[in-house]
Amino acid sequence: MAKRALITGITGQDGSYMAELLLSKDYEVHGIIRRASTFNTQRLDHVYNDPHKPGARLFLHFGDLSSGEQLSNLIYNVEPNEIYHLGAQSHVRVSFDMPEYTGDTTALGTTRMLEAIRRSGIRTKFYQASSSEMFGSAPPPQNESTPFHPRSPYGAAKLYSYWMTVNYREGYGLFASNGILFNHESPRRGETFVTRKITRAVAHIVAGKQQDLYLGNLDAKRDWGYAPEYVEGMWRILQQEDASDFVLGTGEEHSVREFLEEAFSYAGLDWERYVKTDPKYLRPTEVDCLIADCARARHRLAWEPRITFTELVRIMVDADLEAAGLPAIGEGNKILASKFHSWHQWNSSVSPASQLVDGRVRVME
Ligand code: NAP
Ligand code: F7E
Repeated sequence: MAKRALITGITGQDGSYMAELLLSKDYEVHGIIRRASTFNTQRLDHVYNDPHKPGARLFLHFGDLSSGEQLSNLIYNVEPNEIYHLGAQSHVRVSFDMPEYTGDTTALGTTRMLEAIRRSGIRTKFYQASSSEMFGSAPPPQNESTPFHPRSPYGAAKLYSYWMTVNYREGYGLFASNGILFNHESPRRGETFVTRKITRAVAHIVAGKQQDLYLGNLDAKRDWGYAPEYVEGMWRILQQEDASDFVLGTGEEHSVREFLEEAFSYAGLDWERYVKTDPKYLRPTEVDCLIADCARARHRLAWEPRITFTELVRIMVDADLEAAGLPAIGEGNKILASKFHSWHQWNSSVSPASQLVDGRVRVME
């Protein structure tokens, strides 16, 4: 019988790739989406079919991490074999402006999920989307044994969720695992995260629609990988015999400045002509340097990222050029064809026209 999975955060970058991956593995996939006055399912439209039609395997349900009751109902009714808890207020800068809200969704949302599982009595595997932000100021490279020192309300909320996941594993015997993931990006990355903000600006500058790009700290260093590979890692974490925690990252570090250089020069531009500083993008406390040591994932999960930093930048710039109605430069497309001819659609998934036609996502009542 086909496995059933439940995904929170299915409308996000990782959730949409996870839905594609699981559908390609013949899972029945259920996703929780928030009620909004307009549809917010662009990243999923291409894999969605009317649930009334035979063969439909993706089902969407309204729910919110701020309320436990619907989460309980869903877990009880869907009886998933695997739960990927990817929903969160995931923006670090925003978490300084909305610390209480971030705590409610990113921290307590996890407790609501874990409690719903425990009370339902359903045997399921639970994946918690933990983050390298939990390491904060801990010196790199960071692995599963590195002591945590979060530097943002988001990092602190994720750390709470991390420990609740461990606690429910140890206290109640739940199969509950943390993936401690370093930054992972793609053409589907939200537009206000720094990588996508840069690649989108490159495309808009080439298209003549934008002149300046305002950024904050250019010295921060991150370990940036390609999101679809990380989603595959999450799946592998839940296929283990025993629940456990894993770091996933590339082991390479690059500064925001290097990302700028790489993205602008790929499009034949000099970034220094366009980039300006706006202090509003600075954070009260910054995470200076994150570099993954993912030896454990390499050995235990046989997980190894294939897309390099330069390739990631090219993939994203190509996608944003196309999204802006321009031809891609082409290197990014070639890289994906040669290295990642796999289950996911590399593009931002939906052409602008297809967002408007029928076949829009409909939600199960
Ligand atoms: P994302 O694109 O920001 O997606 C977040 C998802 O959570 C969206 O589907 C969002 O729904 C949903 N969500 C937010 N608040 C919610 C609420 N109150 N109730 C229900 N759903 C809610 O994030 P991502 O990059 O895919 O990341 C996935 C997960 O991994 C997140 O938990 C993130 O914190 C964590 N993580 C990400 C990275 C990374 O580099 N991407 C690294 C480590 C950990 P809407 O579409 O309605 O907003
Ligand atoms: O910032 C600097 C900023 O917002 C990266 C989330 O997915 O990864 C992500 O969190 C760096 C920071 O990602 C701008 O100060 C400069 O040093 O793209 P970001 P993040 O904060 O690392 C972790 C692993 C997660 O778990 C999170 O969910 O870039 N930076 N100028 C800027 N950042 C933004 N957003 N905007 C700027 O204008």
